[in-house]
Amino acid sequence: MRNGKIKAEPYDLDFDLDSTALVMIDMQRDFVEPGGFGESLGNDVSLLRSSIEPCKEVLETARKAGMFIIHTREGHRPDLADLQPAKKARGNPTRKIGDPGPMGRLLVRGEPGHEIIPELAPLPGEPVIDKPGKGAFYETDLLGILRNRNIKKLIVCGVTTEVCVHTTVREANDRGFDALVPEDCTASYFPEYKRVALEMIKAQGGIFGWVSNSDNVTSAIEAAAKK
Ligand code: TIU
Repeated sequence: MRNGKIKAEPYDLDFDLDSTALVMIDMQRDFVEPGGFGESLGNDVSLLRSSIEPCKEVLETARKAGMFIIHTREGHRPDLADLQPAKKARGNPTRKIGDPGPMGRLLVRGEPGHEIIPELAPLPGEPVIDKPGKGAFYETDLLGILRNRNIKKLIVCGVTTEVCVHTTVREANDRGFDALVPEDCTASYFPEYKRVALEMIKAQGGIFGWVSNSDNVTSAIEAAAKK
């Protein structure tokens, strides 16, 4: 049967391991490590590290259960042809997207900073979606990939809560998916924004999703895998 319930807010979410995907959003060196894009915007990147271990637990549990796992990376072509001028200029940073930094060119595909952190590195067979925007559905093949696998529900982890995770959860909701965010598997440069972003998702009866935590998610996956 491989189904069950994830204890969540505003209410428990029924799920089936074979129609639920784990989506790891932008756990890249550019956001999580010093010297990358996140720091170039003036952020303290150490605030994101607390999400790594819970993400790893959910990722490893999902792998053992044979779930479909997708990773995303925010970034641009080396020629920057897909970089909107507005995005490049945004925030008036001293170092802009495409400029050189200690981990290579900021937010550019193929550079060391663009890679997913080693702790959460994708395995062969786990699709990696390269996205030019904040939402994982915008100008990517994510929707087609999910449809081809008959995926209906998403467990969405990653960074940052109120930017790429929120945008992706909203996009998923509008495309008919149920999305659940484990709260310790996401982080923000602004802890208050994380708190409020999660409140927004689960408000109004779950206006665009569910909020849970890594313990609830891993125990529900493990129980469903035994059925
Ligand atoms: N700046 C910030 O909080 N986030 C991003 O720019 N991208 C993602 O959230 N991945």
